[in-house]
Amino acid sequence: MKIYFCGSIRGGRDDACVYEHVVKTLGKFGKVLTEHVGDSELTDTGEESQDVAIHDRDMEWLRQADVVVAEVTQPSLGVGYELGHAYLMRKRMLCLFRPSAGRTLSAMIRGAADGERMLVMDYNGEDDVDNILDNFFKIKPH
Ligand code: 6IA
Repeated sequence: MKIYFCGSIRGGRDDACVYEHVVKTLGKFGKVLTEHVGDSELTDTGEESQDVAIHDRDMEWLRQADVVVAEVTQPSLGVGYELGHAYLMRKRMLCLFRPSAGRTLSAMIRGAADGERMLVMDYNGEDDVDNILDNFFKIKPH
């Protein structure tokens, strides 16, 4: 099982510790192609000259992925872009959103959820995330 995890990088690293937890938990279910997103040492600054290589590598990983899991509380253009592509590639997708952060999720993400192939789940803490992930990986796609 190849898992593509999305989380904000240049959109802001406020939730880096949450991503780290999600990536660690995802490791129980398969190979996380984008482990670096959960690296709490990764900052939001970097060489723009590498951007084409980053984009092309990530798009290739996205094509290879069996499922896409995204933490969408911190708005990120890159995560939105990845989710749009994953949606059109008809990937199975799970978006995790934490309402206690005081934000409202984009209608283009919540509104795309169909309760089957694309899920948006609100969560409250790490235990909640773990239960949501357990259930997500238990359900076999049609
Ligand atoms: O717009 P954002 O940077 O917040 O987009 C974050 C999303 O795009 C993540 O889910 C990643 O999969 C992808 N992404 C963006 N930047 C990178 C990156 N390094 N490496 C891998 N994936 C990325 C950027 C350089 C870094 C040192 C700032």
